[in-house]
Amino acid sequence: IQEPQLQGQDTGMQCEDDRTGIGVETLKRAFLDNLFYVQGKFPALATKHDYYMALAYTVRDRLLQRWVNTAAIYTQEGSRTVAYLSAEFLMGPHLGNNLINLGIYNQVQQAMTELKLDLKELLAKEEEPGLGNGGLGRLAACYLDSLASLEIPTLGYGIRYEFGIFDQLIRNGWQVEKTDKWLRYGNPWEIARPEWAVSVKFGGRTEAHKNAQGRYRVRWIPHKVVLGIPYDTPILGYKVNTANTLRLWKAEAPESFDFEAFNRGNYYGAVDQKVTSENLTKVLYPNDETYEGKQLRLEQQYFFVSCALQDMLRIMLRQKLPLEQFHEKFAVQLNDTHPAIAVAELMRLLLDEHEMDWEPAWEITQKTFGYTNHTLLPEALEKWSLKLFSSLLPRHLEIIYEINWRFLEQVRHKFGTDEGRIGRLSLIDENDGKFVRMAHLACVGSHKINGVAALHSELLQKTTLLDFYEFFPEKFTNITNGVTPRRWIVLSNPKLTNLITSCIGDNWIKHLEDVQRIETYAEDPGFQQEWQQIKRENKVNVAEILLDRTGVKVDPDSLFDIQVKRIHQYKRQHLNILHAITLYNQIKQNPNLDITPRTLIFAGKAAPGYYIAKLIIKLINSVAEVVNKDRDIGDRLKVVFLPDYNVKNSQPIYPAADLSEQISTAGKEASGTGNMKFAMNGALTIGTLDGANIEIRNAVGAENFFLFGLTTEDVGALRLTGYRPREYYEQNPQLKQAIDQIASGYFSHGDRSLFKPLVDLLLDKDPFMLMADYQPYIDCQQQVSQTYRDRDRWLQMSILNTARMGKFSSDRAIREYCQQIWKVQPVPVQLAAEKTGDG
Ligand code: Z2T
Repeated sequence: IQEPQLQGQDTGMQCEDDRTGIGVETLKRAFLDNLFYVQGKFPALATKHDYYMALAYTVRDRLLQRWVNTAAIYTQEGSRTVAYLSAEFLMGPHLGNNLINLGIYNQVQQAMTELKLDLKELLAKEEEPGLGNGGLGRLAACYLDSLASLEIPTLGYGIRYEFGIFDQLIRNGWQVEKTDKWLRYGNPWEIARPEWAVSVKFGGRTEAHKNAQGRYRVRWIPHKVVLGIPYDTPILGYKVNTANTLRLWKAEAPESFDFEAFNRGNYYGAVDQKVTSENLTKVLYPNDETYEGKQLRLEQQYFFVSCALQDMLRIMLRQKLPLEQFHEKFAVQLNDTHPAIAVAELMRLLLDEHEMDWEPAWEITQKTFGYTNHTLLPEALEKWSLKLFSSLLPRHLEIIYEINWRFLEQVRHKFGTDEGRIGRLSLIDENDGKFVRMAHLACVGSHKINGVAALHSELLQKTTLLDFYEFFPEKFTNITNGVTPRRWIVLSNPKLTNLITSCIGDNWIKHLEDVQRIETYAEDPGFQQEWQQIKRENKVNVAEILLDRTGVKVDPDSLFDIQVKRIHQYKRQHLNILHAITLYNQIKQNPNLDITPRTLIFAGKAAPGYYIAKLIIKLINSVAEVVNKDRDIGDRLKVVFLPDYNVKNSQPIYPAADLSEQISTAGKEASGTGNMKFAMNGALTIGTLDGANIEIRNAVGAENFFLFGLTTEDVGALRLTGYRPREYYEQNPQLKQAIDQIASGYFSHGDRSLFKPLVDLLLDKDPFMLMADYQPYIDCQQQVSQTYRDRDRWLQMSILNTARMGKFSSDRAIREYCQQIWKVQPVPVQLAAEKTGDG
């Protein structure tokens, strides 16, 4: 590989290469060069966006050298590779992260300053690729960062949605969705690879034929074929040369014109096929944790999975590896069941297209896949009607029947004819119509099945996947989620990063366990003072953002109490709002009340079809309107809903939190990852014993965590004995007052019908047990307020939270995946310049 020579730590020497050098002078020269040759502008005409693009290309040049080298080494060594299959990758802006991982943030900042530009402003110009809904998609992004940082050969495979998660506007307190046109001004981080396009078949029928050896094989005669075009984005590790690939597929028509139709004079008909094919990857489904049995969604899933597996087979053939070694070359992870059709697709490719026999193909398939489950919510479990499935994927249904038949034979062998058990384990649900159960396909087709936090994995084994656990217990494992400290501390909270590094050096950025070393400063007055100062500056920053986006002025000295995440009943944003109303009433009752001033900050999107979630947003904004303009309340309470929560908007939030709200009904939140981002940045958590909260509390110490509420066992027991939410309401005057105000139109200009559906739900069914958890929550919040008044104690708790969060780095999670599931080793990448010793 020929590439420009890296001339070491420069300083503006003439010999630095314009495309790789990282000295300030070189960066400036390269930047102006890109402005001219890529954007076609000179400074006087350039917009902020032109400057952003010029900088993005300047950074991209510095990535490419590493990317090309990485690919060369992986090819040369035929390295064992992780393929992470996910329908969502919520990457967030690339520029800032690449500056951090390249280790050139400071040089670039200086270069921009010298050119009279503000790096912060340029960073803000990037349209983030919002190709995910929430936790699951963001987890995939954190994992790609850690995989690259740990030098693990990896391909991320997914869909290049033209429109990612919608942009959220708030109009009159309601959520309004706006199309996310992230590709509008071009995407400097991707490179199209049309030469590696693949064909994907849909529909039609199957038939038997005899092959050259005179043996019967199955042929699939599809109804339509769609082309998959890969678009590659480099994923650079932190201060390593490894640059892995995120490969996202775009659907195109095989021929952009139907010339027959064109010649018949049907111009519009001629472009029809192109339009229909391209619809496939148009838009991300915006539901998190509810499945919709839509054909287009199944088409998306099959499309990207087939593209990915065909791509892996192409890589093997190019490296002259026999297909019998597929599972040795690739460890394929299924990010939930969205890509679970991969089990049947790999079987089809091996059987039909490569003429392998069933037994070896099945052994390879099972050894290839791992399956991660991300939720226990029944409404999220994917099942496809046989009618839809067979019309779209007739061959796959045949294969699934065969897998099922063989699997149920084994079940009978182990457990005898226990028809109940067999019905529960079957890949086909025949209870009420017939459906393919994707989680069952994933379980049977994988060698490892994992949950995403200890409690979640335990509940999977005891409930949702109990029968599978009894059949193959050895497949089950837990890997608690983690988040990347590069984006979520270094990039988001530079001030805290500098303070920590000034005390213990910068090793912690790669080994977050080391951050424990700041514990010795937890009671040091000087350190506490700096800690508080940084938190305060981060809060001032968010106060400015809130003023700018919502017009609400908040007091940076108040307690910042923050809940940011998708809006969902199980996450209980409405419990948080009941607390807000309670505080409001307490102040109104006693206008001189000396309470700890609080700012309640909410942000998050509701699925467009999730009516109650949208009503919760309206309720938050309605309460905010009343509270914020009430003169009796003054600066003691503010409620703010920050619109359009996404990765970019979230980055300033975590560093500014005093209190992190993690208040899901016990047993419902698989893990949570926002909980980790907050605690790492020194927020204290108020939370239930749910998901990873339990492990966070164990790590930071029970005395540094505000715990309240029912346990998973309590929730189950209460359900069984008959839960009567109305009784809590009737017996608790504060709760009754709050609910009555919502119902009576106190927050809705007298409109009693607006929130009626929500009030009725809470009083009659209350599926997430807000009524039962209300008083314990209020009492716990009182504890929070008390503790906040003891500044030294709070600061000590805050420091200890950051110090003890080492476990929740995605680096730890990825090490566990590598050891327990993928059996894959690091492959360090050296640049040629380093190898020859002149770098
Ligand atoms: C999602 O974000 C999560 C689970 C899903 O189940 C779907 C989506 Cl889009 C199908 C979240 C969990 O709710 C959250 O607890 C967890 O931390 C996150 O996945 C990553 O595992």
